Amino acid sequence: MSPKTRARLKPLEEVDPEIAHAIDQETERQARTLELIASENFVSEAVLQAMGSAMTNKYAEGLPGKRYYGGCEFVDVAETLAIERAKKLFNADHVNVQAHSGSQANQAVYMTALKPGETILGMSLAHGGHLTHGHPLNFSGKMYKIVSYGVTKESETIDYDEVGRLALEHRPKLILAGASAYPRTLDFERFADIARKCEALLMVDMAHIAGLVAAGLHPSPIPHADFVTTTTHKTLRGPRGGAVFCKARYAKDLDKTMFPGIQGGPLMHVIAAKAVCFHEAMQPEFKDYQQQILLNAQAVAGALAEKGFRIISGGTDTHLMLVDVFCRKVTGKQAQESLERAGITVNKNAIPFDTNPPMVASGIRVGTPAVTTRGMKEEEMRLIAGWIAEVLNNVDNPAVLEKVRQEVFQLTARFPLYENRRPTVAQMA
Ligand code: DSN
Repeated sequence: MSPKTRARLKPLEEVDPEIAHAIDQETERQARTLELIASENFVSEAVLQAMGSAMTNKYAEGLPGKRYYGGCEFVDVAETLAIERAKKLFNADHVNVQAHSGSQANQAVYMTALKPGETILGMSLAHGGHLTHGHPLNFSGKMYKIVSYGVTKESETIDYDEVGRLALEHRPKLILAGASAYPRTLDFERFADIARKCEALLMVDMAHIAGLVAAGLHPSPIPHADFVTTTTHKTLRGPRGGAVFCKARYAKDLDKTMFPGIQGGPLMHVIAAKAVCFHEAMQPEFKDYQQQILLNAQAVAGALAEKGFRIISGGTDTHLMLVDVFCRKVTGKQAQESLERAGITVNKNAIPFDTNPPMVASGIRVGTPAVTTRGMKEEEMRLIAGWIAEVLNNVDNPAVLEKVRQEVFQLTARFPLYENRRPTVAQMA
């Protein structure tokens, strides 16, 4: 073997010790802390392996069997499997699995269905919507006319009457259902009915709830919507990436928008990992996992409510909840920072009708997909809720934060992650 070849085969820690160390530290951070960010999860070894594979080397512009490059026979196998599995999992007419992200999945739908300047009726960001649903600084807000609906003050659930009224008043080309911080079941039938009445297309962004939908634990948007976008991480527990489903009549246009419209070469290693994720989501244990996510979310929400925290809308039907921490005189920002010091990761989040600016926020968003992947159940959730309350009642008390951090460390040690991965920083020290 030539010295040059040998150099290329050296392990990461020899080639780039700084990056190797950062990866070890991140792996260690994930192992030692409680991950409660609702959009995060821990993929399987199989998904990690597919992502770290030689498929990253391959250009494959086009679709399986119709590529602009030679040598695509094996990446074609991966993409075909991803497509067939995704269609079967969600019972969809058509899917494009090339979207690099949820944002690009949404962009692909807008550019397929709308002309610049046309109107989208979507959920207000301040009430749980996503940046790509019309934030003024996002391409969606810059390119399209955005009209927003929200939740009612009383129930903090979607005001479907308002959606219907706004739809008839503004005659949007597209109605968008789906959110990043909405804890309740979405009524896709009702959205479809409203869309029909004002002759709009219906798009659903199911990124957060895709795992629940796959397991049949949240109603599926597929029968009701013209387009459905998703990410493949979050509850679906695959690699970071996106996918777009649509009715057969939009298939050609959607594929053309994805490439060459908005993307070049698809990430074939990620598409291979998406195929693995869809395969995993078809196994019976995936349904048990999603069921436990829900039980765990209800356990955390119930325990936090018992400890005096207001849960937005009074609870959760999904993997996440929004907790009003400002009712206990703590801002979302303070809550996020102090919980992080105690080894618990959440994100600050605006609550509906928030009086604090978004960077401060009155709430935190708490989700259970990642801790459920570790095997934690209701008993651990009650412990975690207790620690959250303890931290939030003592945000300025370093001794309490340190005590909780030690307890978190002991709990996480009982639920290990990625046991066969590279040696941890602690083991190497
Ligand atoms: N940023 C993601 C979330 O945290 O919900 C959505 O894309």
